Amino acid sequence: MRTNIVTLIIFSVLLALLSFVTISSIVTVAAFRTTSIRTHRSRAINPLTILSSSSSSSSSSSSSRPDKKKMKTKKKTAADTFLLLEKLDEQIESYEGRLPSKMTAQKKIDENIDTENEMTTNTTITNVSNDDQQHRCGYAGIVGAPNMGKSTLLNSLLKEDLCIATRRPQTTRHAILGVLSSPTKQCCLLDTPGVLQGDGAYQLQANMMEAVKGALTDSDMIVVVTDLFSTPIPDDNVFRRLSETTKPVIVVVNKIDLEGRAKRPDETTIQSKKDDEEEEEEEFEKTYTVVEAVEKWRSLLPNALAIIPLMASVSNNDDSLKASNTTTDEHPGISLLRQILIGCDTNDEHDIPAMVRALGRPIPGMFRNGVKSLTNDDVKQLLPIGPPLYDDDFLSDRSVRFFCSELVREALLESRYLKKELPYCCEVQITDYKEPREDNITRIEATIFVERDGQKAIIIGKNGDVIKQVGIIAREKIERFLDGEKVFLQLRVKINKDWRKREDQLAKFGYSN
Ligand SMILES: Nc1nc2c(ncn2[C@@H]2O[C@H](COP(=O)(O)OP(=O)(O)OP(=O)(O)O)[C@@H](O)[C@H]2O)c(=O)[nH]1
Ligand SMILES: [Mg+2]
Repeated sequence: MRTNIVTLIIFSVLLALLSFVTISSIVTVAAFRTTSIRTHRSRAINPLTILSSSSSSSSSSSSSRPDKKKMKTKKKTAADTFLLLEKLDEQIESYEGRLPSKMTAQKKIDENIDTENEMTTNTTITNVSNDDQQHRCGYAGIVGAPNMGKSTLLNSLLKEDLCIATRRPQTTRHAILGVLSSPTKQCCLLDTPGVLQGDGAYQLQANMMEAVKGALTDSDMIVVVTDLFSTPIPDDNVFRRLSETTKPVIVVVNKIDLEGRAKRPDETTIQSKKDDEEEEEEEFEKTYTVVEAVEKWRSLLPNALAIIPLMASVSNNDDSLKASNTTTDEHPGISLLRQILIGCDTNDEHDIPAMVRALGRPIPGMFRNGVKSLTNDDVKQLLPIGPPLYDDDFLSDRSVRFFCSELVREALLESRYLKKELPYCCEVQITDYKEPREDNITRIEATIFVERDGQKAIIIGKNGDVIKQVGIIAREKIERFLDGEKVFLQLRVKINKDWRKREDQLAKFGYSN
């Protein structure tokens, strides 16, 4: 009897121990799973940011408003986020495309992929060629020399004035994401700073070029933007990467409205230029017609899938420079490019060959040797299979604060009082952003950082005239950006000595290397 009782006790203790071990391991696995979902995907989809964004904007009046209304979708509740995390868990396992750099790096370690032979779209195509039905999602880097119209092109494709664009070269300083979505595809466009020769004179420019190189590495396909004059990519290494890449490349010959307006120099002018000893820069061989430009880029990048002549902006007249918000007056080249990037349907209106025909008479060299047009099949598999990384009405991962600071910088770049180098020594930070209260006014404080006393004096101007003008223009731009919200903008100018040369300051301003 005693033996029986002892056996029973030992048995019960063992049973209890076993259940404890099982339960705790389930809990541990579950906890680990949640953590890994959060850390592993935080950059790609960032559901936690979506959640915290929603709450922070309602709780703190002076906090940064994380996203423009259109930049994000409906507010997420905690339950939604949990469901989203679960859904993402399934999606990430089926994701065959490339992930943003940090995640790619992790994935490469995981899968022991050779760094040189990155997962190219071609590889993906061979793996999935049988499956046309699945959702596709990937990155398209927009690269080119400064001032070619890259940012204008991104805005036109998105039908939103997201990135700033001015007449001055080196307007864009960061890689900026703009998301294009359709029911079957999502294309994460990356606007990039204009490529410079080498790393430029300042550390700032070197960091800007890192942003370009990062976009080239991270993208699944590349859109090279040049202009009617075939302005070349100034950096040989970047050009070599473009000519050797196995990723799909599309070349955009922008500003074709200048055809006929720009005069071809006659022989005498060319000769006198050559004789001019003061002429330092070697003039590149310009093209003056669309046909010449297409031919030239076909010889430069023979493997490019298509060379598309287009106009990213309607006219070269300051305010109308900006991309039009209506589909009706966009150039057919823009519609074609959008369809290539995210097209899904092949009804008459969106059929790729029909859209190519809408561009006008075919130009020799627009397509690869021996190919007459682009087909629907050619563009189907440009992006890798994968779930959307963002909600379908998500526009950018940058905050409203960021875009407001960019608009102040745009006003500085456009100011007729600030000539030559001056706007380039400016960096703008939004130091306070207050949501509208009873008075319906959004209150924004921005600081313009310059490098020296003299620059500060010029930006302020006599009796504050210059800063006042810049402030008026910047405020109007921000009001337009905020869909007509009334804005009170206060500008300050501060000195941050040599900030363009100092890594710590560059990191503070978001130009991390
Ligand atoms: N004529 C004409 N001008 C254009 C066209 N597209 C853009 N532009 C103008 O070209 C200038 C440069 O445009 P951006 O979009 O800032 O050029 P970008 O390549 O982004 O320049 P960076 O950021 O400096 O590299 C602006 O004045 C635009 O309005 C076009 O189709 N035709
Ligand atoms: Mg730009």
